[in-house]
Amino acid sequence: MELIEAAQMWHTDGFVVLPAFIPADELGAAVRELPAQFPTAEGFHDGTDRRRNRYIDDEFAGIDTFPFTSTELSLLAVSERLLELAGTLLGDDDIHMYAAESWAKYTGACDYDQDLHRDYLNHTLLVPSTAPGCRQVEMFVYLTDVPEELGPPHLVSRRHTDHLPAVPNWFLKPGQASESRYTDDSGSPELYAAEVSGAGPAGTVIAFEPGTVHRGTGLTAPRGARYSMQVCFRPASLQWGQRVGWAVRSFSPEWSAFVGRATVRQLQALGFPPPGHPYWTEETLAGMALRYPRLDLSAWETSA
Ligand SMILES: O=C(O)CCC(=O)C(=O)O
Repeated sequence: MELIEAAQMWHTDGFVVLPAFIPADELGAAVRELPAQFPTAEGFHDGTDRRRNRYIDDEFAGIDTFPFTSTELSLLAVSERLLELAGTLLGDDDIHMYAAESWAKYTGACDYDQDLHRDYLNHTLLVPSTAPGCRQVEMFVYLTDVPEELGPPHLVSRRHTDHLPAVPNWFLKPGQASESRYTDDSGSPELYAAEVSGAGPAGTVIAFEPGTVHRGTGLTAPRGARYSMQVCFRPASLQWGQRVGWAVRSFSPEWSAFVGRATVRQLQALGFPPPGHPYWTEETLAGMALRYPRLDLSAWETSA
């Protein structure tokens, strides 16, 4: 699918599924490093991986946040392909990655089947907007195949949700009750009937908006494991779209390893000023050379 066509679908439906968007050769290096990041399916199910207990009884316990143990995974989060997709969907060249998480799920570890919801309550200080320049995009990136039995997210087109007010935000499956003003406990049969599966092969990317109604689903495949990433982008100037700040994670070996191999464009997506920016002076370049000995500063040097 052409990126322009993807953007049209994203605008119309609030999401677009791009099967195998990242080709196997671009995914390979990160996939080979997955065992350093997470237990393999065998290690988890055979109980031979000592890290396995972390994943039991908490669906979110399998999330690692950027920068990752695997430098290849960190580089993949801001790969050219994902930056280009984000830029096209958001209609902006100056893109900021405001969150990135990698997530391992294992059949039987816990219940991953979620109620339909939107993500915006912890992705923006405000409410979602479709005004040009005011959108944010989240992406699920499959590192391995995610067929229906391995719990792909299900999503509901904006065509079925445009009439919904900003609150409530969670639409409980039938049979549950809640007093929270954020929660709709009517059972929402029309929303559940309209959901579509995001199942796809490794490399599939699902781009969606924080205002898109969706949910995680359960893993049923015997001895199954699902490995994915969730990366989130916004126009650099859109200050209200937030999830984490990178500086608090920047005094870590994982961050330094990432910076040492990242391109100028990748670092710009994390907040580095572009070449030619007044920040780049002889003084700051000398300091940066000390802080990041493996970073090639030439692009910024020529601009200072
Ligand atoms: O990982 C997934 O498939 C979806 C998870 C999700 O929608 C969420 O946690 O908000």
